Amino acid sequence: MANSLYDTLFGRHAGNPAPFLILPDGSEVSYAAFLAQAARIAGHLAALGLKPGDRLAAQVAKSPEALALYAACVQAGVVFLPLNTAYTASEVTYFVENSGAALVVCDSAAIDSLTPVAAGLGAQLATLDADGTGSLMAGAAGQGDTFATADRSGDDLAALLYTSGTTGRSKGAMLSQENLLSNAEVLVREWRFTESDVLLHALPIFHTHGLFVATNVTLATGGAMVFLPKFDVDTVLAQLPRATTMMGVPTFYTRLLDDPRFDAAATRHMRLFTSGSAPLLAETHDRFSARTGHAILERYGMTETNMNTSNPYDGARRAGTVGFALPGVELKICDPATGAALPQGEVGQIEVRGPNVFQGYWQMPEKTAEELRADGFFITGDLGLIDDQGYVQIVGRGKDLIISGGYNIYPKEIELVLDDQPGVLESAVIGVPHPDFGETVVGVLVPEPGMAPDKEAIMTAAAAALARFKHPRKLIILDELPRNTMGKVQKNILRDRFGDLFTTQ
Ligand code: MCA
Ligand code: AMP
Repeated sequence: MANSLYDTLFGRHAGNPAPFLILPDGSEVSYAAFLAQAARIAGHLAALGLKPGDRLAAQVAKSPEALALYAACVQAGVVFLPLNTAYTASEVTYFVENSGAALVVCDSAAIDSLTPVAAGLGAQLATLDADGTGSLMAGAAGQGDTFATADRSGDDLAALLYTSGTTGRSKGAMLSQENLLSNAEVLVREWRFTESDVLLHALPIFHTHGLFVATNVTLATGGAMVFLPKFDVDTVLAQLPRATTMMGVPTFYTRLLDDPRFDAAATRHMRLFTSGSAPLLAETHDRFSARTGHAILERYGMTETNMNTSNPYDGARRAGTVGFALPGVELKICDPATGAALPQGEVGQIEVRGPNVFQGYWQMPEKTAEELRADGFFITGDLGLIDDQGYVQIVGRGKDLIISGGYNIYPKEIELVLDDQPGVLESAVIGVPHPDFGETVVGVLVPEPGMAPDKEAIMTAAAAALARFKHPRKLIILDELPRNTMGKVQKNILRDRFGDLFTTQ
């Protein structure tokens, strides 16, 4: 029997009394206690009838129990499908339906809205609240502290992570055991993680960054995490003395730099700060170095590929670059039209291949074929170049994507909602620079002839349909959208025109 993801990340810590999670109040969850809890949850999942390969959708607050649910899924061979806690019931409905999830685990506050959803789709429903209580844990309490780990191969799916798309329809990225394990192992080596490390964990655990990059690297070494429910400057400053490393999105670092308490003395004991999920401005990198003496290590990844590149641990961590392809990962810059590799220094589409690259989109073979080439290269949709020192620079995006505070937002999804509103003829959603979130969402509306769309009513409708982080922070009404001769909306013109809405004082 084998389950290398479970055995390597979790199983080998069985009975280990060393701390795995350090909570804000200073209390600790040992590896042994964490694994026993995961085994009880796995036992409960099996008792509910879940079998290896079944999908479990979880929309739950960050807690030790929520992380144990991830471990339980790996142990039981159940495919883990974590969902952003900000998603509305209608967004969750799509994920449950598309994935065919056998069990939905949600906060008890969502029980009324999700009961009909689960019932309609034939899924079971269980609750897990932020304080670690709920029907999931009540069921788990009756189970034993050990569980017969399900047999899984490296190609078997470990997780299904949904990423939005340019058509407005989210796609489930199928991540295998080997995808996750290979990436964790390479990052441990590249970033020199050891069991002495204590990682300050303030990221959400429903995305690759917080769930896999941070957590799996810690698990792979037997280190510990200061496990915070969310990013909050005061809490991070208070907890930093316990940590040796921290992973963040750029917004974490700009918020810390805005606080004068964050200085060289506060970070002297730290070994490593990493950044990713969104571009780190060179200016932020330089301010951080000047203030603390630490060079943030920037890396580049995607839900579909885990981590692709990293600045070096030893050697220059260059601002404005994402470093080199990780060992085992091939990266090339290609002509977007032909797919042919371009010479060094030229800007093109970034393509990657390696054990980190996902298995395709869940039940969407056509979408998979559009982005994953037959030879295994994945077309990232990011535009970049390799500079004369071999560092990869991301210079833009071929895909219509906004990244706000590290969350991806596909304009099409918002445009579909705006287009449906009374008095709106058409819309264009753009990302504009934002001092806190990096980018933020602006909706441009064209009224139907003689109509005056009600912006407030439109925002109310958007709130019912879309997670808060996707809401336009401003709606603008124009007589018409700029278009090129082919009739395509020229979003670059809109971005130029409205680009300083949030950055001018
Ligand atoms: C919260 N809000 C946001 C965002 N987060 N709006 C836009 N963009 C966001 N990212 C909403 C809140 O609901 C709130 O709404 C208002 O904005 C202000 O909230 P605030 O208190 O400032 O936000 P926060 O709770 O402090 O959260 C900001 C955050 C958080 C800490 C930056 O968004 C975060 O943890 N981001 C990390 C995302 C991440 O892990 N990405 C990794 C993706 P209201 O106005 O109603 O109060 S994985 C990935 O991309 C790849 C694989 C990779 O390379 O890692
Ligand atoms: P996601 O689909 O949430 O996994 O987001 C992946 C996208 O985030 C990538 O395709 C990039 O556009 C962006 N991204 C991740 N890391 C970086 C980075 N260090 N610099 C610039 N963009 C990044």
